[in-house]
Amino acid sequence: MKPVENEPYEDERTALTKEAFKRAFLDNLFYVQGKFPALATQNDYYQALACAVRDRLLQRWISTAAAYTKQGSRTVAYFSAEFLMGPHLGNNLINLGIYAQVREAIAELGLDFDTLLRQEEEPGLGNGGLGRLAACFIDSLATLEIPSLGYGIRYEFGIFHQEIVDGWQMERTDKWLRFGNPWEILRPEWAVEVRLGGHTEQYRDEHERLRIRWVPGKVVVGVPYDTPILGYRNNTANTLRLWKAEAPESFDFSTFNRGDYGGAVRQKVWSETLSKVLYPNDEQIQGKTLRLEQQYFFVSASLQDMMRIMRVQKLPLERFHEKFAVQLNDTHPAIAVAELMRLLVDEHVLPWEQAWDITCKTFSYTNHTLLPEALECWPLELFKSVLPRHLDIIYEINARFLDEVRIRFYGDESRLVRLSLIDENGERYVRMAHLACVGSHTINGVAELHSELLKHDVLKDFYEMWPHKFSNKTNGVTPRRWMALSNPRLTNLLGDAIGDAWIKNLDELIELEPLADDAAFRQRWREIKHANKVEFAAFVKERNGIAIDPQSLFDVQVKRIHEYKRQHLNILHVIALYHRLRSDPNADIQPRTFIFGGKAAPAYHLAKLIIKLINSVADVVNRDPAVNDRLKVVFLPNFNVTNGQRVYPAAELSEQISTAGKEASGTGNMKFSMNGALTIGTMDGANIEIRQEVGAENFFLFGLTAEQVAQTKARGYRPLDHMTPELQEVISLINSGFFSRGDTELFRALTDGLLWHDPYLVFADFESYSECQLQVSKAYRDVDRWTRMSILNTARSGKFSSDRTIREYGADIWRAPSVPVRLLSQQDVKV
Ligand code: T68
Repeated sequence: MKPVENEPYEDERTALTKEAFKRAFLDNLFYVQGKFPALATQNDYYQALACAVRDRLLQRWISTAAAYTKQGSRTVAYFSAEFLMGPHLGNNLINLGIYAQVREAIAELGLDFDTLLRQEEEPGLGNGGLGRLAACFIDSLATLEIPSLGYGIRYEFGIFHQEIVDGWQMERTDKWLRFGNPWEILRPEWAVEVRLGGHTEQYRDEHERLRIRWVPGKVVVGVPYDTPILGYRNNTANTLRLWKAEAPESFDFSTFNRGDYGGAVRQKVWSETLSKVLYPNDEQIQGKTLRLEQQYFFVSASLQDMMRIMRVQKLPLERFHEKFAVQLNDTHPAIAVAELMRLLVDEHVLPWEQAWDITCKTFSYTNHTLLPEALECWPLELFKSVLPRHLDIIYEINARFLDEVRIRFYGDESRLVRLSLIDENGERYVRMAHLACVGSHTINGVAELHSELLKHDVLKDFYEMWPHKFSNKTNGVTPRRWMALSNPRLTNLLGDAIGDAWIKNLDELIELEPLADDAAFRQRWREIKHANKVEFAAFVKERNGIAIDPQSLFDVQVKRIHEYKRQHLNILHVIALYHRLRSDPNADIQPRTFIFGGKAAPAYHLAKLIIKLINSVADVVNRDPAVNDRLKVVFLPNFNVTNGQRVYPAAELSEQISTAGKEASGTGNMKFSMNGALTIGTMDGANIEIRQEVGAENFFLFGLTAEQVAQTKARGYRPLDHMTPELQEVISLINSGFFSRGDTELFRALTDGLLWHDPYLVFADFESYSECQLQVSKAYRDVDRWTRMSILNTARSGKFSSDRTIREYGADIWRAPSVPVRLLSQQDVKV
């Protein structure tokens, strides 16, 4: 085994050699798991393996901490309520550069490596794109050697586990910590107190100055759990610091609940509910007190932790914004603006103006949505009951801000109403997006179109106020997890063809371009896709009991279920194809397998009904002999990171069919394209940029543009105006009970919604979509043409690496230089 660069010594314990690794594995089985082979379960073996890998991470982690502490480096703090990490083991092996060796070592011990990998319960601490973006970003930050901390919540229960029972989604609690988590280290010595509720009162300090004191109603303790985040083949291991809520030892016990043991226990139980569960809603706010408490909890704990770091490094608080750049991942952590002000003004007695200057220089805000229902607003009374002091601070920020607006836009009263941090039209609300905009020095969207729409629509007034704050940062995804780890066959082929520099510099994939014209290479390309499809078909057989044909076109839509993402447009088209086959059993259609996957928010009834419809159509179509296996429909249960890693490499057609102007960016679209799938998509989010990169001739475009959508709506959209005979047949078939054992009412909420409202213009785009799908089938039949298009998609996907995105954030927003790490040996850091 060749030593990793910079490896200063070979040590029995943490060397990267196969022999040292086997020894460590057996040691861990014995001394950590307390098992010997006759009694060991697959999970014991997994834990032993994970611990052996972890020891090797720790050396890098310590070296990194030492380098950063010594240099007092400028640090990015990525604040996110969600980190959808996916399993760590495989990724860490890739980043350490020892995947193949460890697989061999495990095989030599007589164990099945893949079985062990499958033991890991993925930390599903996010809903979808936003949480996964945070995970890709911290991977790229480590790979680019930028000092950074991810701050979030260690939910005891992550996103629910989805089961499909009789076609319906059922939710099961995600007990991901059941067998312990070998990747985290508890740091009780850095626990902090977070206060909540109560009231504020005035008092005079020792200099007779009038000040405000917050008398909290409750206190919780935030305990940090740290996970090392490795860079790709360098010595950097940054930190993901997630907070668990615990009850304080003493609070309330004697003072408030004297002798009230039950009360004290209730207080403990309450404290721990704070980090108990992830809210499973994406793109929709839930105005629950607990959610606001969660947000404040992790933000306050994180800011206090950063102040502790400054103390350790002997930096004065006045330089907070020089030490840290804080990125707010949507408005979920936006309360940080008020909390930093509170910490600086109330606790550290800085003058308001200076504190505000520091605050505005610290924060940057990323918006992830254009949907009005996703913009966070907290009812004033609720807000006040949780954060009374922060409400006062927000009033003061608002008063000063509106003074500035008055001067800039003299006499424009309606502008003040629109810009205010408080919504006063009816019930009063705190507008978190406004707080984030006012307290940040930059504001960005996540794809070009989205950033434009922010400037001219959702955040128009802020753009007019501060145009210089706005910029675009098109999303990206990490090629380590989404190619190197998940698509080993493709990775091998790329290695043979162009080397493996692309893993760190994805633009190098462009070297593939000429090979699109090489028949032998195209043949190998097809063989790889085919092998991936065969593997995936076996997985579908195991999970769904459905046999799918690897010769058929694998057409995939995997993402959260939402009306704006239009899974119903897809299934209506499937029904139309089915209807064509039934009407003409000899119709010459391209055999296809339609694969769906995604979770619906548990209270989102229409989304759940869409899942039921997909499964109901699958039941009928898959069994109908008239179809003769030319169409298959599969709903893959529990779409998550692990299942994503299985599906992207096998996909041939990527469905990115949101109503134009609704999908901020999308990131799944990028994962498909880099793995050689072609896209059928609308002019929405990053689809536009993917099409620009891969070339219009290698992308299947359909549907209205965002502008046309807006015009259509402004003119008064009537879905029935877009009814075609085929669409009529499709709707009638559903309403006839054909897919619901004669129940003519089951899908009525869905069909009536489309016929009479259709807020996401499914009908308006249906014909264009069907026509485009014919073009797809035609292209697929021309095997060489399709393969060429597929190769060019991969070759031209370099832009969509999150490394590129992070470089842009680094240059334009954070200004945090990279700090290479020298690997230390244990002797270097002796006590
Ligand atoms: C997604 N947003 C965007 N939100 O929909 C997607 N929301 O276009 C984009 O690519 C991605 O962010 C990354 O920028 C989300 O995923 C949520 O999950 C969410 C969670 C809680 C509350 C609101």
